[in-house]
Order: sequence, then structure tokens, then C-alpha cells
Amino acid sequence: ITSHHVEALFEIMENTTNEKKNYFGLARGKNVIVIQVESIQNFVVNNKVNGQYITPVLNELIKNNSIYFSNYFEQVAWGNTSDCEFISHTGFYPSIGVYSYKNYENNELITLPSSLQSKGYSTIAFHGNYRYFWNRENIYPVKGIQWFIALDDFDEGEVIGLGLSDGELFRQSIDYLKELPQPFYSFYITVTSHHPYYLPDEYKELKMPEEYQDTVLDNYLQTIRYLDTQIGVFLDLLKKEGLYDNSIIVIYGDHKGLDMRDEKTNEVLSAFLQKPYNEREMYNVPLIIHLPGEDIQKEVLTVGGQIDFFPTMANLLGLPLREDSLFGQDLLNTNNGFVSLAPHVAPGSFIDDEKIFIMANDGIFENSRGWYLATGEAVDLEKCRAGFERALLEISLSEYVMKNNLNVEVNKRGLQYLLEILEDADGE
Ligand code: GP9
Repeated sequence: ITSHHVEALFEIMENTTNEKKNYFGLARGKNVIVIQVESIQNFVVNNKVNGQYITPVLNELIKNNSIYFSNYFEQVAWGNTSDCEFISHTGFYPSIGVYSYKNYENNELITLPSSLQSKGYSTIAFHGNYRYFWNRENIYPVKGIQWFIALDDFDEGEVIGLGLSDGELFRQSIDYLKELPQPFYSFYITVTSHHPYYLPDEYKELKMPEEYQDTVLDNYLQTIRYLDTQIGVFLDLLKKEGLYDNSIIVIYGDHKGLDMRDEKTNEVLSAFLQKPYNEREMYNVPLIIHLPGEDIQKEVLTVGGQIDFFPTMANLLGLPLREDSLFGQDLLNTNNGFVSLAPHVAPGSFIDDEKIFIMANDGIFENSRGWYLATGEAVDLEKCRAGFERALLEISLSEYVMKNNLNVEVNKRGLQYLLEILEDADGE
């Protein structure tokens, strides 16, 4: 990386930032409840199987007092679920070396939870698996999460698949929430919809058509429907305990559940969606921000990714953030989406509001694929070169900041600070 590259990046970023801040501070001072859902993809939202809605609770939520980001994309690398946490909380890319939660465990970080903590919030995370999974126990304090409630802290309860069932996780968490000083930031990592999507029969609510019975799609949709039902139960509990009205509830998907590279999965998904199951569908996860009491019902179509979560939330919560200190952008204040995709396996891939570009496995630009989102028509690859370069540059710069433990400085001084460092290096 040279200072010349960084300057070029600034130019692009400047053009993508709007001057006026819509929705700034709309949720200031509210409790924040974030549910990071295992493997949920956006195609399940407002979609039916055999005449039944897959996610009736989420669909209702979207219709009332919510902002729904329907063109939102996963950006995880080796750390999968934990990378989603890392990106969403920091506004930086995941490590493309060892997974971020290991690689950056000794860093100093400015994150969504730490920023809220410095404004007087209590911060807590709930996860129904072991505390050492993905090194969470060591990095959560670094990220400003004060209490981490993991499997051994919960009472013995229902276990499904990878850990405590989603229903049990939500139910048991209520006692902690009731005791927490408010406002609080409460972060949930669900696991029941984890591959291979095992669910006891008594919880299977969807009647699947014969052609999908016992396919991966059947199992997947059943666990997603279970999650949806449990979110409904959780919302009722929050209301009963008087915690709903003064909270915002945020729900998003961590990463894909169904891999298009698996032939059978691809076949069944393409049949179900009645169009080719490709990267556009696979990487698309939902983001819903539910704001009880706010007269708002909005679908954001701008393309965004997990890297945009921190700036978007910071705006809603009225947290002052330098616009030039992160790679993501506030999705409520831009019409110019850009998301770098698959940073570890196909770096340079990206999606913007017009097109998607997928870098070839052999790393040769000319062998890559790109198409227009509206028509599916192939795009001239030269039209993708600028986005490709931007994606690569953002990933390398982010890695540079994290490797050199510069996150706090960059948050304070902006990426301009990086430019100065690199200029010095160029001069040497
Ligand atoms: C376990 C859970 C699953 O802690 O977060 O992680 P994944 O295997 O999906 O990365």
C-alpha cells in the first residue's frame, strides 16, 4: 500500500458520504438488544413454502416500527460467526490470516459496545456454548463487553444441536436483563439454526411439500422457523417484563447457511427460488432494526454489509463517530452502496447497487465473473476494475490497522492519520 492508494480511496469514500445526517440520535439512550442469528439468509424473509410464511414473526416486525435492510451482505472470513461479531462491532474487516478473535485478542479496540459503555451503558453477551469457543472469553473484555454469559453460567436447560436452544437462551437471559443497570447493550448469539440443522420433531412447524422433505432445505427452514417463533416468544417476554418499550431490537444474519458450491444444495435452492442460486442470493443476510414506539416503516435498498453496522447503529444511537475512521458507512445516509465480499477466499469480489463481481479462484482478473443485478446480464469486467481495486485496498488497509494495533488512533484521528504514516514510509 502506498499513500497514493490511500488518497484514491479517500476520494471514493468522500463521494459516498452524504452531508446531512438522517435519523441521528433517533434511538439515543434506549436499551439495545442485538440478536445475531446463526445462518439466516435473506431469502426466507417474506417468503413462503407450501403456502406458509417461513418467518411470520420477522415479517410482522418489518411491517411495524422497523427499518429493514434487504440488500445487506455477509463479509466473514475464517472466523465465520465470530468474524461477523468482529466486523459488526468494529466497522473493520476480519483478519485474512488467523481468525480475527485470535489474531487481535491483544489489540485495543473501539467498538459499538465499548462506545456505548463509555456513554454509561452496561454491556452483556449471551451464548449457549462454551466460553472459549472462538476465543470469545478473551476478546469480549477487549471489545467492551462487561459480562459474558456462556453455557456454564446458565441453569441446566434444553440443548439442541450446538448448544442451549434458542428458546432456552432467550428465556434464561431475561433474569439477567432485569438486573442490569439501564440502559444496556445486550448481544445474543443464537445456535439452533447451525448446520446440520437438527431439530426435534415436536418443534417442526412447517409442512414441507413432498419434493423437499428431508432435504437440507427442509431441515434448514425448520430451524429458521423455530428461531422465528422463539423471537416472538422473546418479544412477549420483554413486553411482560417492561423491557420492550424502552429498547430497540436488532436482528441480523451472521453468514450463509446453504452453500451454493454443494451440488445438491444448489439444485434444491434453485428449484425453490425459481432462479439460479448464486453468490447474490447466498451472501445476502437480513438486517432488521425494530424501534418500538417510532413511527417508522422503511426498507433500505442501498447495498450494505456487516462493515456498515457500527456506523449505522452509531448514527441511530447518537454516538459521535468520525466518518473517516471506518471502512463502513452509515446506510441511512448514503445511496451509494459498496460491499467487499468473501475477503478470504475471493478477495477483490464486491457488490454495489448496480452489479456484482466475483473474483476467479485462480486469482486471474480476466477469469472472474460479474453481472448486473437488475437483469442478470454479464457485465464488461473492465467496468468492475475500480471496485475490485477498492475492495482489495480496503481489506489491506484494514489489516494494516489491526496488525499494527492502530484502531484507537485511527478512530481518534481518522484514516488521514494512516495516510501520514504511509507518506513517511514512502519517503524513506
Ligand atoms: C459457536 C457458534 C457457531 O460459538 O458461534 O459458529 P460457526 O461454526 O457458525 O462459525
